[in-house]
Amino acid sequence: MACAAVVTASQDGTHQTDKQTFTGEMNSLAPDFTAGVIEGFYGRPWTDTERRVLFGWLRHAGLNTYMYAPKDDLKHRVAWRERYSRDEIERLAALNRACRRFHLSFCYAIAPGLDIRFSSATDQIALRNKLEQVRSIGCRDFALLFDDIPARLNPADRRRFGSAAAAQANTANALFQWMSETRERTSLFFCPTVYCGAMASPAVTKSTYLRELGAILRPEIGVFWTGPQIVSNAISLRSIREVAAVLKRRPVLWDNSHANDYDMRRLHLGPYSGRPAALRGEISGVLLNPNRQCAANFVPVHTLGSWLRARRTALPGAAYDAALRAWFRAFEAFGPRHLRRTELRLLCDFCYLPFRFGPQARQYLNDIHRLICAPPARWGGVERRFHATREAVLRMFDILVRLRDRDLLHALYPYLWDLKETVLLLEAWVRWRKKHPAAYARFCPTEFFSVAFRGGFAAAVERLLPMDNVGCLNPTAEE
Ligand code: GDL
Repeated sequence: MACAAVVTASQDGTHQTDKQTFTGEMNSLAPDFTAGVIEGFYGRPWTDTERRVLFGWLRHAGLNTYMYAPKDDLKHRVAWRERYSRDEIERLAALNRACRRFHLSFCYAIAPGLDIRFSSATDQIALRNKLEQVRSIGCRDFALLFDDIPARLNPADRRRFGSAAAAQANTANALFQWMSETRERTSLFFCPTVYCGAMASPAVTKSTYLRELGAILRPEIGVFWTGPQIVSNAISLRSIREVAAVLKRRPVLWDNSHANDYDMRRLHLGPYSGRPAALRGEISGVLLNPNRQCAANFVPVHTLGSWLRARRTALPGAAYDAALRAWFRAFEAFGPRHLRRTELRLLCDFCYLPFRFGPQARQYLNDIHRLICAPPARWGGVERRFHATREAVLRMFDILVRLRDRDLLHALYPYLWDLKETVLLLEAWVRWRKKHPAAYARFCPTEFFSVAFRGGFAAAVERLLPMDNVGCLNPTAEE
């Protein structure tokens, strides 16, 4: 048995540590295995206070790396050539020191791909100068990211390198060579432009880009891969072995399983899952690119730790239980009423994973479906369970808005609000349906206007092109 601890931020930014126990037998990570979190999403970067809380979670989940790659840090990507100001570099230095205190490696990533001229000596020097600035604060671990960029090379680069893969790989090799010259330990990760199976054309094994990368990139450089998709429901051993053979190395998983930057209505509080335990032997690391709301990432981090350290076949259910038990202590509320563990689980079941709801949310959806499909006379016990869930959601909402940890509340707030309004809307529909048991008249809930009528441009398009549950669009226009 090994111990983990929960670290929560108090209002003044200091940390409290409480001992908790992991379930199951544990392995420790191999020293050269990279495991942790990449702050690699679009949107507002985390604050340094949030990052420090996260470092505590990483440390106590037995993970070893934090990678700094916020897409919207101007100087990480759009203005990558610009050096950090004194204040900015001091903040990065403080983060590096904080990582060291938590026994984590602080890895700095740069993403020059939007406009770099690979054949320009000035740009190559700008890249080195920028990394040299970050090296000056003691950082030794770096990443060069070429995700989400235009695939085409400009004519000068094409003449010099022939292809995007060659241009990127040669740049990475030269950087690695330069970084190694000091004879200090150093590492370099690389994110390709083709970073998942779906992007590989015509297939992973036949992708010229990936094959070239595998052939040119120095073997010491770790290559990121997100699985068969950008957000992969499941990642098979076969798919990883296939890409490893092409890349000529075990990839580092950049796992978007808990990312939510692509859809503002989602939050992912479910356990790390969909990856067989044997996958650990086929990769050289895994970095989770999680929810934009830092405070919401406790369960993802804790369960990633469980997955990595469990000796036998990983059991996401047991890891989920352990994470919820550990997280529960952060939910102290002001006033006489306190959150119940079952209510925290209910919240996480509703905000679970990109391709799945948790058990209680699935049950509630089934109940709603039954109520919609059957006449009220046949509802029986389903209606009672439906009302019990509604009660639990409303109670949970009332307590959570009184949370002492306001950052945690604000991370959850939009989702809680959405859930509460949806539950109230459904309740109104049930009342209305009982009054109209015979025919399906139109239900116009004027008191729930804001929820019943989803706002915004995307919602307007959704009404024109409704999407089914596998993502196919079906226009509403009559034939
Ligand atoms: C991506 C981006 C990542 C983003 C994620 C989810 C990679 C390599 N890049 O494609 O920054 O957060 O999707 O939207 O995953």
